[in-house]
Amino acid sequence: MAFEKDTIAACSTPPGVSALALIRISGPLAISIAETLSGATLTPKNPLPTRLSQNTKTLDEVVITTWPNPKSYTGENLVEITCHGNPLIIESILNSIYSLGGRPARPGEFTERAFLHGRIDLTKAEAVLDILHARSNRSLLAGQRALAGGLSERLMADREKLLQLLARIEAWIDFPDEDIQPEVGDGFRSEIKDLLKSVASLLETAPLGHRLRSGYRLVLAGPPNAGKSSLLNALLGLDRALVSSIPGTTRDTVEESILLAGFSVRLIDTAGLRPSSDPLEQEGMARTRAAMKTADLVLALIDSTQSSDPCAAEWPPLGAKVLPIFTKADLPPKQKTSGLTVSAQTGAGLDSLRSKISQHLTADLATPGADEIAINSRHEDALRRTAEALACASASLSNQTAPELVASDLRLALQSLESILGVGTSEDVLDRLFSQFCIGK
Ligand SMILES: Nc1nc2c(ncn2[C@@H]2O[C@H](COP(=O)(O)OP(=O)(O)OP(=O)(O)O)[C@@H](O)[C@H]2O)c(=O)[nH]1
Ligand SMILES: [Mg+2]
Repeated sequence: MAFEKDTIAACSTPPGVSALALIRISGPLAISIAETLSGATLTPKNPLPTRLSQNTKTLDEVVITTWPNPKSYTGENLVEITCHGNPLIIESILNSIYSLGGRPARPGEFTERAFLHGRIDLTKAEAVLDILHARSNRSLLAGQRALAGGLSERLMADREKLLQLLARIEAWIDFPDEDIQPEVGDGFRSEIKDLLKSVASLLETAPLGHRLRSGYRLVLAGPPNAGKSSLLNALLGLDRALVSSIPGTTRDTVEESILLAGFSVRLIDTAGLRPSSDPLEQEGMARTRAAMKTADLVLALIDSTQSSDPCAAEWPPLGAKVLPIFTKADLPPKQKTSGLTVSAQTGAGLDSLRSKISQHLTADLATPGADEIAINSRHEDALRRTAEALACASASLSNQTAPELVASDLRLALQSLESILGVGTSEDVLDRLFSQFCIGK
């Protein structure tokens, strides 16, 4: 395959000036290219301080580490060059590598090669991506557990059980009997039930996975002057959004993240909602409503110094994802307040608000265990197909259908389960996954 012939190279550290940068070369020419540029003989895993030059032009003083195949990150010969973090130096080293037979790596191509060479399965490749993008300690931990094999091991154990079951059904097919007898069917069915239970418990982790990867969208909405921007600033602990006594100060959504209960929470301040003929304000309010629709939770801000809430009609259509908050608790109220009251000015009620948000954030999540697994939407999709095929197999057994049909359902379940690990995964899916990586990873 082409991927085995090409030698790829890229800078694995972010663009810009830094103390050091790391350039990776992977493929059959990796070691010879690095030896040509350094004039040194490279020994495995032994970092070598040396000078790179080409055609008498010095490129940089560097340190080279060599990882021969198959026990490198990519499973191929891999060379890592640590050079000075100047973009001019990085570019000239990369150009020299390209002139000696390397080519620029595509995003995620090093990890893709690790997968194609069997160094990691697809769940671990995805875990690398999760680790790179984790925005909270909890999502980082989930990524690290997946990379250590948490999900793979669970799936491999289910796969093994499914394979054994399939083997026994196939052995049954070799008997002359047309149908599976009820007592044998019962045995098979109870094994399928156990498998379904295991798949269901993995599926339960989908909301957690979604929250860890996508964060939590918390929208602050309400009429102008309710104190939305003031509350955003108070929760952030910094003066992020413009605050004024003139109603209609915020025209566009203002977003910033905080950490709550180990999750990254995206706070979204919005334009106040009121009748208006100003096209700019109308556009701002359209954005507010769009943000409310996609929010995980909407804080409905009600100004306690006003006699009523002019936005009262906005909240019911949003259902259970609305949390009413009475603002300006430091001033005498002009309406009956209940539930959460806060003052952005004095900070009163902010702790209660934070803990209430945390409760909402974790309400629909399974209790975390020591081996917490958090599947992503690709896993979820495949597991649903696995569960469907298992349920069909179980129903076929109940109806004493021909064992060939049961076997075919089980094979389908196996296929879906294996696709999570990357067995038989289509090129489309792989392309989509690896294109989410950065270049050099
Ligand atoms: N006393 C007191 N005043 C507050 C409090 N929160 C906000 N205010 C005042 O209320 C006014 C409006 O505050 P903002 O935070 O700009 O209100 P907003 O909801 O973002 O308003 P728009 O952006 O116009 O929709 C400002 O004069 C704030 O100083 C509070 O907790 N206590
Ligand atoms: Mg505002």
